[in-house]
Amino acid sequence: MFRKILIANRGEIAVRVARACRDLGVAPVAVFSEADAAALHVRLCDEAYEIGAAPSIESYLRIDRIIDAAMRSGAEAIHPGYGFLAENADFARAVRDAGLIFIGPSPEAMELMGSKTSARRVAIEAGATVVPGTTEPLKSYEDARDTAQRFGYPVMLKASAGGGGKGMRLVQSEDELRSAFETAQSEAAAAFGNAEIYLEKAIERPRHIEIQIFADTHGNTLHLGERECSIQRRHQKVIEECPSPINDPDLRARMGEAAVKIARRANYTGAGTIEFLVADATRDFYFLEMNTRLQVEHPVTELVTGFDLVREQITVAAGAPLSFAQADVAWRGHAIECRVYAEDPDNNFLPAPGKINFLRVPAGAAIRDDGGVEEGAEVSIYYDPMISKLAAWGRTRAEAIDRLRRALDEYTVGGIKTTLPFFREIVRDADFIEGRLDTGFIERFFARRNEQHKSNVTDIADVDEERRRDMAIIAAALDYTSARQNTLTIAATQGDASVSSVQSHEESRWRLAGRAALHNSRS
Ligand code: MV4
Repeated sequence: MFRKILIANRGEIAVRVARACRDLGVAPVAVFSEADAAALHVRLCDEAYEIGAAPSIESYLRIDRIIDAAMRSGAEAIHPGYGFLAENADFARAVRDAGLIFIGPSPEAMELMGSKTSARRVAIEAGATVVPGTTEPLKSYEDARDTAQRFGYPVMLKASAGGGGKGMRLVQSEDELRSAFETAQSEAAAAFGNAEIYLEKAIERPRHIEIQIFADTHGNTLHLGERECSIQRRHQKVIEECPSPINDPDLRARMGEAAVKIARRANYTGAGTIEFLVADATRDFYFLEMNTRLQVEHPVTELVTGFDLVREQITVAAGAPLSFAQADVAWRGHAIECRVYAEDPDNNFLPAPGKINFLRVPAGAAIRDDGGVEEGAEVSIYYDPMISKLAAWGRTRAEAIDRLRRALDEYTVGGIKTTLPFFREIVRDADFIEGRLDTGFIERFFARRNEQHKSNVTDIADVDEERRRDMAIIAAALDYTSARQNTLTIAATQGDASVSSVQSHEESRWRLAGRAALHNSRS
């Protein structure tokens, strides 16, 4: 086993990896940017190396500085987490060339599955069904036109180097094709430095279901079942769960087998995810792409299977065989995860950086919070504003939702806006509770919400005097309570012992607020 592992990441995933290192008796080594000197991941490691300025291009993406820090620390291996350099084959190769072990697949497997067109060829060779479309880049607009005609509209144009929806275009008819082809090409060139575009037939309102696979260096490749990831916003997953509400053992076995065959064909080692689109009506599934990393949503698989995927990544990278066989994998109960972001759900999910001045993280039966911040931490503008992943497990999906609802209500983050209020609504939504999930869920959810909001709004002029007075009193009481809570929080964080003296002061403010509100409702 390794003695030291350098974690080439930040935030909750760096914390997650540091914890797995501790469980194994391995010393975790942190790297950090100027913005992260006081970050939780730095505090939880034994050593930490500064690698540059706050922008990730000058720190967390600097291959040279990360490898230099690893050499100086005497680490034997590097865990890349997700994002940043996790799927960068040049990084995996540089780690290998430095005589270190990259905790992940080989650079060759990463390259093979990183290109969407070559991944599609691998999947076809493995006998899997891919979304109908091309396995070679489109040569010209004319090529695109003829190909689209052959498969039939609607079609999707996608960047070969893309993934996660970047550089993707839905095209309904030939009228739209030329401009879509040109913008997709230039977007791909700008985003990935590679203008290659290919074409797929569009699957309408698909579910997004992915299979977790794992392979060791002893020829064992197995799967850990599916995750349902259909609830997405602008190609960012919002809620993930295991199993899928449409799961049945037969579908899981067939998708799992297809995923294992693809991973074998790619000579894959370590943890990986095979994404499929599933047609809701027929449950036909189509290979979409492979992610050659540990994924954000891995905890739901861990909660339901009981395995520690990061621990397994480390032991497999150290040359050990997988600690379990396919026959040992069983799925018990149901887990659901929410990605809690420092974003304003009332303002188009605009990032909401700032200082977290109060933090109460929920706990209790079968609740898991993978957090990356502490009270007092600054959510920076430089990085992804995800602050934690809150997951709940239950024997049934309904029980998991009950616990998630309670945990979301308990979760308190002061000082910044978060997506918690948005999740509190989703876990009370009938479609969500019924498991009616497809990739159009969020859009329909917002449409329903706007309709409801409209019918809830009443013109104040239509309300009689007595009700107006009641409303004014309720508003004043709410205002008083929230003002008082803020005062108490500030007093508590400042170690102020004079909280009770605040109280009498507040009472008169309450009366003032009540009079003011009543006055306003009359005028
Ligand atoms: C598709 C598709 C329909 N047909 N491909 C979006 C993210 C990227 N990984 C692939 N995506 C899609 N590819 C074909 N041929 C629909 C989507 C898609 C989607 C997929 C999963 C979750 C949410 C989505 C939202 C819009 C579109």
